[in-house]
Amino acid sequence: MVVASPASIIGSEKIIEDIELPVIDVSIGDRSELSNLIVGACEKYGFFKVINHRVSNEIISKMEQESLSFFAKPFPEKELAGPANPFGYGCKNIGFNGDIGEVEYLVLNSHPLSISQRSKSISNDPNKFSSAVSGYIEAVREVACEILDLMAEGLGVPDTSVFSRLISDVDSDSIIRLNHYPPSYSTNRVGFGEHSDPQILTLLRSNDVGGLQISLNDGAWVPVSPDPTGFCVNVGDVLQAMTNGRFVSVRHRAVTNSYNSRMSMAYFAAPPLDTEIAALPHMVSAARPTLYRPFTWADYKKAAYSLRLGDARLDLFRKQ
Ligand code: GA4
Repeated sequence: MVVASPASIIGSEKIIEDIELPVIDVSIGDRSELSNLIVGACEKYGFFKVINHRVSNEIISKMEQESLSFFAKPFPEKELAGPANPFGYGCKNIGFNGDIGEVEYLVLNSHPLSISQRSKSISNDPNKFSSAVSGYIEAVREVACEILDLMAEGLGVPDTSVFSRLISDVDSDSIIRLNHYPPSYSTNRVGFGEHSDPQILTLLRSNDVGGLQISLNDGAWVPVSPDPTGFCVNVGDVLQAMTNGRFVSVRHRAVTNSYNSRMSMAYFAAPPLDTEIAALPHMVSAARPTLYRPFTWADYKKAAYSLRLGDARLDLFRKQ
């Protein structure tokens, strides 16, 4: 799958253009083949693309239209939906500790009630906005649950809904983030700096403009080619902890494209706040002792927001 890689160096960084990242067709009937492909991708990269999923074009384009209309508004109007603390509209500032990027965004809690309350400051037609967002979240959550079940099956975990149950819980702390990266007219400016996602799993859909890059273990960056019909799937920190380090929470970033604006919609699937996160018993053995001490999702979020975007926050929970 990985082909020879003439690497180009940009600044001091190695960019590897021609690694073929895993693309997984989730419509194939053979569940065990599918689950093995997913587990392999999560162990190697913590990343894969999903094609032939069951989220309809209609659901995606309604969501995309709402995002486009919001970002097309004049800045003072968008500001009415801010600041992002942590939900709402934000521009350039990311988190609370000085991280900055060439990006504007909208972060929303995934609960339908919370979306409908927020939508009043976001859209001139709040009902239309909230039904597009809630419809999108519902559809993407289903895909995420299916992928998580396949992961559990591929790992041989006896309780195959051990991951998906957390994100389908009514109190799940999942969020949605709409990102707009305006054209930069210069190459390789940081849109969203290097980081891993704190949650369980991320499903990201973008328009046809590239910019996403994932990091390999040796620090080299691999650009991800855009595919508006598919989803990029990232393993998050919580899944790394629950699999006792077998799955990698992939570090990634977004760079701006010189001439075209990029828009992405990311669904971050998270457990309820009081969920205790620990390695699954099946993932621990004498040869593979527990890497992290147990924590609640609320503890982990608190740690994440107290640190910088690129900090290796899972290290705080590493056993000595
Ligand atoms: C990264 C993943 C999601 O975009 C996000 C981000 C959040 C934010 O932008 O407010 C964080 C970042 C993300 C991780 C560390 C903290 C929190 C910014 C930041 C510096 C919405 C999330 O859940 O964590």
